[in-house]
Amino acid sequence: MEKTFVMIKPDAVQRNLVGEIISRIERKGLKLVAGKLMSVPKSLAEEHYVEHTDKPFYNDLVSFITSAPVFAMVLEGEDAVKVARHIIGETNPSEATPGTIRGDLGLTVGRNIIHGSDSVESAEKEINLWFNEDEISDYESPQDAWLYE
Ligand code: DAT
Ligand code: MG
Repeated sequence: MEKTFVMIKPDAVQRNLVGEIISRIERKGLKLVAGKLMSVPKSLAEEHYVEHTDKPFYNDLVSFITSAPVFAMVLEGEDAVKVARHIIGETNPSEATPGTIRGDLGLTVGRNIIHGSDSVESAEKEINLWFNEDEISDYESPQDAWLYE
């Protein structure tokens, strides 16, 4: 089963949206297999956003993500990477479709609520970057039989 990395950003944690967001993920059927509230060391933030090093918003992005705790998660399910990106919505909340997390809960690109891995390869990289193997659970859920054929 595919895994993806999702992180609720400082703005959403401060706005008490953690429960709302996890609830949407649970209702969709993605399985929470790891999760932790944590302050992000600068080195981790820089590594996580390494592909954006040359962008004009890079410094602000690193400052933002290290400014207050985040809630980091690993989710599992069929096509988990694509499904998580769909329910998260477009990068800029002002353009994100209503019904998505960013479309319903955010307003601006610099405070866009949540991160989700953009490919299976980056998911693997990000899961290894943010979690130790022993923090990820492997378990059966009774609803699996009603989510999958
Ligand atoms: P996503 O988070 O949808 O994968 P991304 O990887 O292109 O988007 O960018 C990473 C984050 O950087 C994004 O969540 C918010 C910020 N960002 C992206 N484009 C931006 C811009 N034009 N101005 C300010 N921040 C931006
Ligand atoms: Mg991205």
